[in-house]
Amino acid sequence: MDSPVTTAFNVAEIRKQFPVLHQQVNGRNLVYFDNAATSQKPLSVIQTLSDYYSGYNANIHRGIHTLAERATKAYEETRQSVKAFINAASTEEIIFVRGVTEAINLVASSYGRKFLKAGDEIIISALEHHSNIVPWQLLCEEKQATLRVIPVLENGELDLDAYRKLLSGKTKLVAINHASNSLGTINPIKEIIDLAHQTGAVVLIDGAQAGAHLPIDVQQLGCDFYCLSSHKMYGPTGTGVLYGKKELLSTMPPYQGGGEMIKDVTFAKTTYNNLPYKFEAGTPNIADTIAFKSAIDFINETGKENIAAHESALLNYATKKAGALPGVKIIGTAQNKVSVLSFVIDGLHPFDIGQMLDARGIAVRTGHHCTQPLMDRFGIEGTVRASFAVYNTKEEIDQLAEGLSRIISFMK
Ligand code: C6P
Repeated sequence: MDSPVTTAFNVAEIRKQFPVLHQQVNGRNLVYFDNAATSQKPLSVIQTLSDYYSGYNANIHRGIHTLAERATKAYEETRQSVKAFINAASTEEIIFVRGVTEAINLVASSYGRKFLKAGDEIIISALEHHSNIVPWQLLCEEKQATLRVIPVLENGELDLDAYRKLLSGKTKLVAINHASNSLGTINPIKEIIDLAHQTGAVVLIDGAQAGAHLPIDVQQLGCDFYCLSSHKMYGPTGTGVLYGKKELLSTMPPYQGGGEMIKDVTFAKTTYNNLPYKFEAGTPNIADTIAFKSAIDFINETGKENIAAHESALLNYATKKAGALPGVKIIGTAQNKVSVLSFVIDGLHPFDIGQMLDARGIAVRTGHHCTQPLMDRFGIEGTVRASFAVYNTKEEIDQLAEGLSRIISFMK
């Protein structure tokens, strides 16, 4: 029997807040299942962007005029909001960046260049997005350090026994995602962090796929760095967060030089600004960062637990429906997953499936999802990935299942 999808909130009311959902694509009502790539934005976020540009567009932290003060206040309110959202100890630990990619590059460039040396080791996992692989490869190349990789088990979970064996006195940094974008696996990051700390390594958590779905408490986790992208959390593109422990950030050199990150500049010597501004050179993405707060408000008001419960019911329903179709193989069957359903179908290329679903108004992502080594691990070129958000419904999953069923019978 189909499992019921009951939720603590009214999905129809939630959907009204997302104008983009109410359109036809290729003659059908849009079904948006590409939320792991980027989520849609509620009216409150769109309104905040419009309010800023039409009401108080000004540069921040510079002018003393009224608009500049208003913009600065709104920008700093987002920092307060992020601090509370992830339970950081201080706003000095919240650095605004373009997103997770920039956050990881910042740590690799600043922390990595200063503290790593030849012979040191960095541990990542086979589940990582290219953003959490390539910056470490670049660093290892520069420093003659070694990259070690935690293997992934057949069900998409990390091999923690192998992780324990990889850890040693040489390990200087562990960089792992909170949840996998390709398979949905939620990693046991508390355990991973505690084990790394026992060997004296610092830990960076890539929270790209956790921000909108999982509770995050950086003090309870004890992680040294945590990265977020606003656009995967119902917020605008082009802004995100690097959380770092103050004692670490204080020892790190600036990532970029320019305005705002300085205290005093002469040709002989420059002194740097206090945290977090030391890491925020130049005019930042003001509008999008201000609107990021509206996205966090949306998540808080809806309730992260309610969102997680709704998405988990959708994932269970979709897993059963898709898994029952002939030739469908689900890739990633970990016990704990965020709402990502990745699959392949015998004899069909993921790209063709994606195109045929698009012709039915259903948006999924196909391909390697920027996790090529993970696809290699499973001996596949890519998957079809349907990822669910707070506004998705059981009826939309029925449409996906119906579409897949037609594609399978048509191609036979
Ligand atoms: N994953 C996806 O479709 P940016 O692009 O910087 O906001 O996030 C990069 C990133 C890092 N880590 C993980 C786990 C991610 O999922 C992503 C982005 C998108 O899966 C786009 S490739």
